Amino acid sequence: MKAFFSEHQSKHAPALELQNGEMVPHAESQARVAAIRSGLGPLTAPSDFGLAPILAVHDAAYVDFLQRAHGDWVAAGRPGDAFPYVFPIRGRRPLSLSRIDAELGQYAFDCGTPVAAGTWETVYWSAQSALSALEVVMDGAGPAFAFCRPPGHHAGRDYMGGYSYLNNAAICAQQALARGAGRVAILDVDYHHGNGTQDLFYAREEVLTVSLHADPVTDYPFYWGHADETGEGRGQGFALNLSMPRGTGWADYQIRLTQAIERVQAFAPDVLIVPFGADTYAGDPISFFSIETAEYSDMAAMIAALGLPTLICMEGGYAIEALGANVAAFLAGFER
Ligand code: SP5
Ligand code: ZN
Repeated sequence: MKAFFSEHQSKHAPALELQNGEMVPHAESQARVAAIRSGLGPLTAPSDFGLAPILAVHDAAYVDFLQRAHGDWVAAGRPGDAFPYVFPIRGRRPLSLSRIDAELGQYAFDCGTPVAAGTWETVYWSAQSALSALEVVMDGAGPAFAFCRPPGHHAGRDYMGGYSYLNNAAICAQQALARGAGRVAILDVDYHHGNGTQDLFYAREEVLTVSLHADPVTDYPFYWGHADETGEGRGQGFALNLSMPRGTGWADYQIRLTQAIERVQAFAPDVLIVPFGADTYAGDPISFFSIETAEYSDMAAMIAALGLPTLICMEGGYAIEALGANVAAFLAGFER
């Protein structure tokens, strides 16, 4: 399967994140690049679609902030990555503040998503990789893999979080509509709920968002992904959240996946986008499902059986030693 990746996507190297009260080495490390690459054949460099498809989904002031945040941080005399530490809780009035700390808190929802020196270039080219892969899919040339890194599914219109800055899958869904698709389905199989994607299309009936994830009662991102979130307005009924308890293995996951696939099938989309996280893997260091490497092929084969033009976007997956094999197994499921 054709896989898109730009060398610029290696630049983002966040040093630390806050986990369980400690600053620890960042899970979304540069080492993921070589690990994922080891599971892939030759990579194709993306075309440059520019900022327009990004701005069709993300807020312009937020995109501007992403481009200058690290520079502003350095100009403020700060060391390391631009890191938020104060947040305007819901209900605070919008203020036009320019201090870097105020801006970081305004645009971030966690302390795991710092802006590092190479972050903008990396997220820009990650989105271009996704758009390039979408083009293959829309041209009817079969499924394609967007080797996105960092991930994107936690990023919303004007916020970053969960190691995500630009929402690659959402940018592609919007681009698919712009290119003539009538309906787009997003089937998110990362361990964590795809909150950014859901938020972006919550009131829209032309984009169905389905997410399979760990129960947000126990797991990040906590505030989204509950079963009673089903969409709003014209989008009512076009968001589906299927959560599972910690410890879930393939036998039980498969039941939820079948439900998800039935919903996608009933929606009859023109294009399917699959945000894929290998953090459902048994050995993932920050997640708690127990899917094994070979089972990723079965998972993918079930999705492939829908017979839809399908774009796969890389999301999470932090077990470096198994990441290449897990990605390879998933992609192989589309080819068997
Ligand atoms: C794209 C993606 O997978 N983002 C995930 C972001 C998760 N960040 C918070 C993880 C909290 C994990 N806490 C459990 C640590 C066990 N040692
Ligand atoms: Zn995840």
